[in-house]
Amino acid sequence: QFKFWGTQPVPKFDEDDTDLPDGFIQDNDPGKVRQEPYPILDSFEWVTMDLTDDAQMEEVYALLCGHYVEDDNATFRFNYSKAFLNWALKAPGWLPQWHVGVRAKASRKLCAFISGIPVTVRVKGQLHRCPEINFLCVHKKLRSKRLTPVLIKEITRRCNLEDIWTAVYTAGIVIPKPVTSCRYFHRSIDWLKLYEVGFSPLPTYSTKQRQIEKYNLPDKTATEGLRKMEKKDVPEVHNLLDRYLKKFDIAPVFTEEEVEHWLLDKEEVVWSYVVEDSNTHKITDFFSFYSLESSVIQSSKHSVIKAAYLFYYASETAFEPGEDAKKHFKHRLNKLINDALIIAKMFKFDVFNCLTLLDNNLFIEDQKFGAGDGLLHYYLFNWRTKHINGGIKVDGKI
Ligand code: YNC
Ligand code: MG
Repeated sequence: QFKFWGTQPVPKFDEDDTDLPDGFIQDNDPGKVRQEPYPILDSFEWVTMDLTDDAQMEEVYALLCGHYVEDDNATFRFNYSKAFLNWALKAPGWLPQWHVGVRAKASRKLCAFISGIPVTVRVKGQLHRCPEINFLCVHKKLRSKRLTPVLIKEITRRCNLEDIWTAVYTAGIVIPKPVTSCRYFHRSIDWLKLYEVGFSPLPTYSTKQRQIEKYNLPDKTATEGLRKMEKKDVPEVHNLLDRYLKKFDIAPVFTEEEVEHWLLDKEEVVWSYVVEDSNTHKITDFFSFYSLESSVIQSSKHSVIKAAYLFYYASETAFEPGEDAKKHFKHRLNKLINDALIIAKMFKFDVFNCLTLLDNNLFIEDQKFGAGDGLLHYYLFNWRTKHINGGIKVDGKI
């Protein structure tokens, strides 16, 4: 069990870390970093993908499109668009050498990929400027050959060369040892389509017509002052988000440049809306979601599911004297998320997804999200800290 992960600076499942202070798991010595790439299977070679070159971006896209994450029943597979990958892999400060590929020597075909982008994440009081590792993918024909440990060691080496010793990453699988875990929740927009592709079941107590009606949404948004986020909103949104994220034990910390990159509307990639107060012209709230389609692996009727994923949001509207602050916030958030659902419907999304993080537990039930099968586990490399409870439990599940 965990032949590879057992050798890495990550916490062990059975280890009692409750009395240990936060800190590195392993000592870091820049002088000991291996200078040459790790050896790899004979007929393969390392490449640094140049993602400013559209042809190479196309190769990464094609690898992920055919071989990236599927659900447990192999019915759906994430289909990240090229526009999405451009956004996600070229965040401010990105380094070409953290876009690591493996090619077959003979055919030049791209067979595996792993990436890192620089992020700042706060874990309790401690800031880490470190990579977020993502898009690890091995071609289906090369599975179970222990290529993954080599990819991970190689990207670790390339981070260590930058004097970086920690990393963050998420995965659907459990390896040693999640710092926190979330469950996926799904809110049907086009229930019938989701039913037809086998994503949503028809409950025995219900009928198709009743299900369709249950998920019906108004045609117009309800929040006064809601509009698309514009470039001029970046400083205010940055401030609002920064204040909001402070209440969580683990959260990213963004610069203004990063807020612009991650949140400013990008066609077919990310949607962001702000609420501007009509008197003060201050931004009081914002929300955002991104688009990630899934290929439907076997269905005669539909080939893709268009899914919107809730991204960041924040809300700071004033409440009346004597009004319960928590209730006020819950009510406001429900209104905002309902508007997000309405907008997602206008843009023809089939489903709206979120995780059990931030304050999502305040709207998951009221907005008719249903629990999915999938979990997302959050990991820190070479950093010990006590497990973080999301504090979010819906029906006793994480
Ligand atoms: C995974 N997702 O446990 P043990 S998420 C980490 N993350 O090692 P082989 C994983 N490790 O148990 P295969 C992993 N999946 O023996 C498997 N492993 O210790 C471990 N799927 O290697 C596994 N993308 O090559 C085992 O496995 C060892 O051929 C086995 O390939 C696995 O991006 C995979 O789900 C996932 O493409 C590449 O199945 C393949 O099965 C595949 O024999 C579909 O590997 C796509 C998919 C994963 C999405 C993601 C985050 C990755 C994080 C990696 C860890 C980063 C650490 C920090 C590095 C920087 C440090 C600094 C500074
Ligand atoms: Mg392998």
